[in-house]
Amino acid sequence: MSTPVFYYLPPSPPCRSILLLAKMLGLEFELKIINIMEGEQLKPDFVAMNPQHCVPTINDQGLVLWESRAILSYLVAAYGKTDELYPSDIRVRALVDQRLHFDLGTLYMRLTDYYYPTMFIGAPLDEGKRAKLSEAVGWLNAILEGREYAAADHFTIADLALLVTVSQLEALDFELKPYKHAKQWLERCKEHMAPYDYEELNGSKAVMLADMFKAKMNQTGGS
Ligand SMILES: N[C@@H](CCC(=O)N[C@@H](CS)C(=O)NCC(=O)O)C(=O)O
Repeated sequence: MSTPVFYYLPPSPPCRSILLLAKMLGLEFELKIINIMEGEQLKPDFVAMNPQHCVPTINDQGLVLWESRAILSYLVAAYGKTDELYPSDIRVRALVDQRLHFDLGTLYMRLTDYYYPTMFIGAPLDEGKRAKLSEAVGWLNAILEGREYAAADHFTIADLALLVTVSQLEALDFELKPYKHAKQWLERCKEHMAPYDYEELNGSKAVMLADMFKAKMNQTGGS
């Protein structure tokens, strides 16, 4: 059986969650870097495979998949020795899916809405967008009240996706102190992931991306 091909860029947040999961599963990829900063995702071969031309993308023996959270679910189902990371109990799975959709459509989306226009095109920060982001972090904090992990009584792919988002916020100096449950959960998840090259695969890359944002802020005078 051939190994899945993984098209990615190391600092890209959705790529980081896949790399961490692969480490947890002991899964090898054939790694192919797509440098989106150089426009490599727009090359005809890549667009023919993924018309949305985004990373992460996997090709597992002809099954081409993008959207990182869909990739996470697939990889656990296909390569996990157990269903622990994506429980098959439908009530637990429903919560995992809800958290994944919340991350995709609300939390991570609001992070990118607020930070990315400054990071990539030097646009001024928008306080309205910051308020929307704070609101979403508040919702996460409420979800995590009284829980050790986001969706189950143990670590799942919901924690993995949210961990990438929240650690990115922390690296961007978003003040997490007021969100006590989220902050405690973040430290718990970092500890859980430490044996899986967390620093190398996620922590250091979150800082790398945050440094791009900070450099842009310095260039534009922090407006
Ligand atoms: N929701 C997608 C987001 C994918 C995405 O936006 N990827 C960015 C890099 S972080 C990308 O490939 N951008 C280049 C492009 O869209 O052309 C996921 O979670 O996989």
